[in-house]
Amino acid sequence: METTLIILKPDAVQRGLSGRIISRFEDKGLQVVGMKLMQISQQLAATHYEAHQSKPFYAGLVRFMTSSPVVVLALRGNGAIAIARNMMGATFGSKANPGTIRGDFGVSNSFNLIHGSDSPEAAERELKLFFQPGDVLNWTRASETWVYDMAGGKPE
Ligand code: IDP
Ligand code: MG
Repeated sequence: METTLIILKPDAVQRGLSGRIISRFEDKGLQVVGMKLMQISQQLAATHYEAHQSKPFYAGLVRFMTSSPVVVLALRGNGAIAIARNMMGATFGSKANPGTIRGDFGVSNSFNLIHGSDSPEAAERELKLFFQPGDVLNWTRASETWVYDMAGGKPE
């Protein structure tokens, strides 16, 4: 099982889309194992996006991400990282396919609603940045045995 870090960005929260976006992940079968509303500090935004420091959009990105509260999620599932990225769609709202979160809910190329970890290494790093030990809960869903085929002893 993988766990991925998702951020519902300030535009998603301000536009009242948090519930609908979280519902898409729940509908898919990904399990919410961590969730909180928070305002990202300058320091945390800088650390989270340090790979983009030299990009022309960096200053605007940090301003945007710290401007208003975000909802941070830890989502778990088999292949959760790639599943969530596919559900998010392409980076730019103007290019993202219909059926994806960015494709269905936005048109902007910078206000693009959602962040998701792009690799297991990124997920491990980002989960540690946004959640304290103990904030991510290992809990058993009542629906688990109908979400995955467990006949072979592992989730299929
Ligand atoms: P991703 O979020 O799809 O992984 P990245 O290329 O990692 O996309 O970029 C991180 C974030 O930086 C994007 O989600 C978006 O908010 C912002 N961003 C990326 N490229 C641009 C751009 O060309 N203009 C404005 N903002 C951008
Ligand atoms: Mg990225």
